[in-house]
Amino acid sequence: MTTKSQELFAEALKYIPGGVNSPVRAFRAVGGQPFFVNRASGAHVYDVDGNDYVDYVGTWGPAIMGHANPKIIQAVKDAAEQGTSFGIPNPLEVKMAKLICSVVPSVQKVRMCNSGTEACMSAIRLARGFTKRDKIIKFDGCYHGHADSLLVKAGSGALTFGNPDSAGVPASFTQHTIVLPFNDVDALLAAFAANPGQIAGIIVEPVPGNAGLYLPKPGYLEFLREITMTNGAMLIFDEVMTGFRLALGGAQERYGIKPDLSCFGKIIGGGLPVGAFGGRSEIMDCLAPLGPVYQAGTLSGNPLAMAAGITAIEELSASNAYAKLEANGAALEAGLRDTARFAKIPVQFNRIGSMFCGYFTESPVHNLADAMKSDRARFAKYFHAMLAEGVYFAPSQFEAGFISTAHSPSDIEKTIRAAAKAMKSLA
Ligand code: HOZ
Repeated sequence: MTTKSQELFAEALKYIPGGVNSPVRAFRAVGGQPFFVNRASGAHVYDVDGNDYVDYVGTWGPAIMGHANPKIIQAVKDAAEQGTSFGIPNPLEVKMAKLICSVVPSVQKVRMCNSGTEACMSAIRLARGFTKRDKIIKFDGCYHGHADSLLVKAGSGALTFGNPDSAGVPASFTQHTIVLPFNDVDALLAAFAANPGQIAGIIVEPVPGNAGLYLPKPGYLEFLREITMTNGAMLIFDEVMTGFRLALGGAQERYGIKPDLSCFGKIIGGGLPVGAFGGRSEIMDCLAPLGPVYQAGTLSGNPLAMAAGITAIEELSASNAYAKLEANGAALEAGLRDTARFAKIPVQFNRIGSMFCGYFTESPVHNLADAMKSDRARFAKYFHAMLAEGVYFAPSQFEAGFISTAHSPSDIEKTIRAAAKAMKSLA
């Protein structure tokens, strides 16, 4: 029998390349076809065939308080009644900017945009404009959106589909991008020594979450801060995933490091399409109309997105959200580790707060080369076994899982029961 999801996908394939509006949704890394969702609430998504899944994708990060959070929905409704877009300054932009500056340690001024891609692309331009240098350093497996100069050895969908260097990006556009392994101090020392006075900045996901999830080794982020400062280069934290998730002030609050510039997306829009970048005033003031670095957007500071984002951040700061996220993360980690151990399947489980990833490999995962050792065929089987039990993980080994405050003990128990069964089927 053909399901409604199958019918929709057949139709989608006729009109949308690959049937999806973002590649990693296509299930190609795990086989099969995507399901279509028409409703989501709390920690659950419901597909058009009436199936109910415990969701650990959380719209790829934004749903930190679960889907369809009533306060966010109300804020969006209230804002929509006043008009959906003005293209003229509106009070909500000011409120949002003030809020971000008050909770993110390094941000003195912030500019809103429409996605994480735009935020990272603009932060790079600003770093180059401010330092008057061209070269940037990124790390392999880190994904900073799909702007040309950053689509080099990228993670997420680009890595999932084996094209971390995209076609259509002229080599001359990426000649100033230096790609290094993450967690490797010597590689950075060598890069700065080989390019004296030429490196505008380092862009990094402080906790890389686009090749699965691995953590900075102790002292590594401090070293990034030090080497950039010594060399007059900008340190740019891409906190699109970690911002407002690892702490209200993001990874920079959690690790106590102040980058020069930070990029945000996902949670900052409360589920609406939005991004932002911010940092020290003297750097941010290089942006037009004050300075020579151009950056703009018709929908930037959109009132619906501002209303949703403000409510999300206010709710996170008013509640004990981070303690709950840690408790949920710890419970899930303990249970999933047990299922692997009982089934005698080698799994490296990396987690920080509400972000996690399990790799099917014997050796610890600290960088992309380690992540690539994971048995991806085994991941695909595991993914489908979990889906069959009503648990939705990202359909790629190279994505992080996200836990929300809406995941209940019974959601987590259900996940662990499903995992026990799935692991057995792999043994
Ligand atoms: N780049 C996103 C995850 N790292 C994927 C977004 C999507 O496909 O919706």
